[in-house]
Amino acid sequence: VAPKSEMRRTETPIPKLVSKNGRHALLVDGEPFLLLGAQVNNSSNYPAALEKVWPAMDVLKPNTVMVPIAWEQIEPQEGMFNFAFLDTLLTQARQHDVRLVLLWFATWKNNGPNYAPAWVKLDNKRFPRVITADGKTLNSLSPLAAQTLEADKKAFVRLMRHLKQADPQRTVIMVQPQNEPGTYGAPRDFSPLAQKAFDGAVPEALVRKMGKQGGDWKRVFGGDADEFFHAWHVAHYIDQVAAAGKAEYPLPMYVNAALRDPFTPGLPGQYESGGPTDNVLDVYKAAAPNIDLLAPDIYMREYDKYITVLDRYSRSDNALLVAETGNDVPFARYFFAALGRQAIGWSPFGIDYTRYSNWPLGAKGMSPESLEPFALNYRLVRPAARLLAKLSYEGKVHGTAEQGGQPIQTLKLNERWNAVITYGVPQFWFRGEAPGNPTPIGAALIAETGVDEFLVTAYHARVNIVAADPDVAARQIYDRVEEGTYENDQWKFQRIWNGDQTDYGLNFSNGTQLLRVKLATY
Ligand code: N0T
Repeated sequence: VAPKSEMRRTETPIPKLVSKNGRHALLVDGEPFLLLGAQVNNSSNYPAALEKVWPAMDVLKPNTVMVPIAWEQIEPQEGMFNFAFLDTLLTQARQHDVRLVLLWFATWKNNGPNYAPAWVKLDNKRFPRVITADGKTLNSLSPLAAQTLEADKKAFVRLMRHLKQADPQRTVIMVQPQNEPGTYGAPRDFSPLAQKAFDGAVPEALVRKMGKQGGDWKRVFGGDADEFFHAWHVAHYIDQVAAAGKAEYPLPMYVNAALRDPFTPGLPGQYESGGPTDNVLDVYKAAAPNIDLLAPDIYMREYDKYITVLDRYSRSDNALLVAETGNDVPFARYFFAALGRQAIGWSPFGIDYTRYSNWPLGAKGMSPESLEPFALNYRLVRPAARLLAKLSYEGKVHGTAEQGGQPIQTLKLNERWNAVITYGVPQFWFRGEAPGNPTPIGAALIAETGVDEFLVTAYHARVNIVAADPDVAARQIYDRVEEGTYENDQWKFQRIWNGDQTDYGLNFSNGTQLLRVKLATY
């Protein structure tokens, strides 16, 4: 035990995003952390609403809760700051043993400044809005307005300064400056101020990043010029807000995206232009070095779209964080698909009992029953979360979600082993053809824990681990299949699976079952 004087000096490390070999980890308390998230509804950022937040969290059991902090609530009058809600939130989060992600609803909240204080959002002159090509004024604020940036930055700095002194425990592990920033209804700002910048030279950092020759925006980017220009300025604006905040207290910061359709995107402005959509991730990387990652908000129910989005945001230069996803049943299974792409976290949106439903994006209602598939995700993974986060950083976590009409999936685990996942088969015996589940709700997660050894969990699925070499497969056998759980990162054995429980594969229903599987050959 260190002497008291020593202990006082060792403070809890500040959370941090690290990268190695093209993979990423969010370090919390100095170790890789898997963010099992839940985001509250937009207007649940008041003490009265928190009373309806915690009962839902007690059912879902996330390890991290994402909550808005609105500019209008911390600086209702210019220069007068109030952090009462944040202090209440910190206290209650600690009582409920969850970490927090704070969402800074300010210049952009889904395109508009509605969460900015009245002295900002009602003053077009001091805080100018985006002007369309035909001269209309939109509700979206211009990213080129220096006074808006100064005002947002100033408030954000005060927030981070307050947080630094109020949270030595590091209850808050990340901050999201702005929310789905960008503009609906125009590809960019066409005000005289913006037009002047648009006719000027593309910044050197962007020219270099995109491997282009210098010149004005139109010349360098042609048909993409309007959108890339807006993305650059929105990103650079947020970067300056983040940098100022980090100078006070350097928590990891990310920007979330209102996605465009991955296959038929339409035109910028039809989707939110200037946000970190999949086509401008490089623009953001060049414009916003203080932003740790770009995160998709995935409300697409279709398998192809969801998986494509995961693939596009999981990059060697971008850690995958599903900042928001739908809270309806079909979305739950994608948790394992995200983990299979080294996600550092995943978070369904709209988790509270305020009786708001954002259907069709999410479920028609919130109840313990509607939360159950999501609660199952976290029951299965939470005991092993620390281990999985470490293994993920080493590229050893594999996961998949059921695709409708595709009852069999194969995952390559390593050079020696594949996993074959079958959906819709009974737990006993073999059947000629697997039908798939009546609706696709199955998923599987497999992590390599040692040589020929795996941690396996799943639901509504059969998992077989099969040797890649058919000669080996013909002689393979289980050395041992243990069911158990982790307590304080230590494996706790419960029983051995054998006989009917292993003869037809490892069959998972909706039970809370975690297996350690050791394979061998005879
Ligand atoms: C999300 C959420 C919240 C018909 C929607 C998604 C959250 C924001 N926006 O509940 O407003 O704050 O980040 C926009 C997705 C639009 C898809 C429309 C398809």
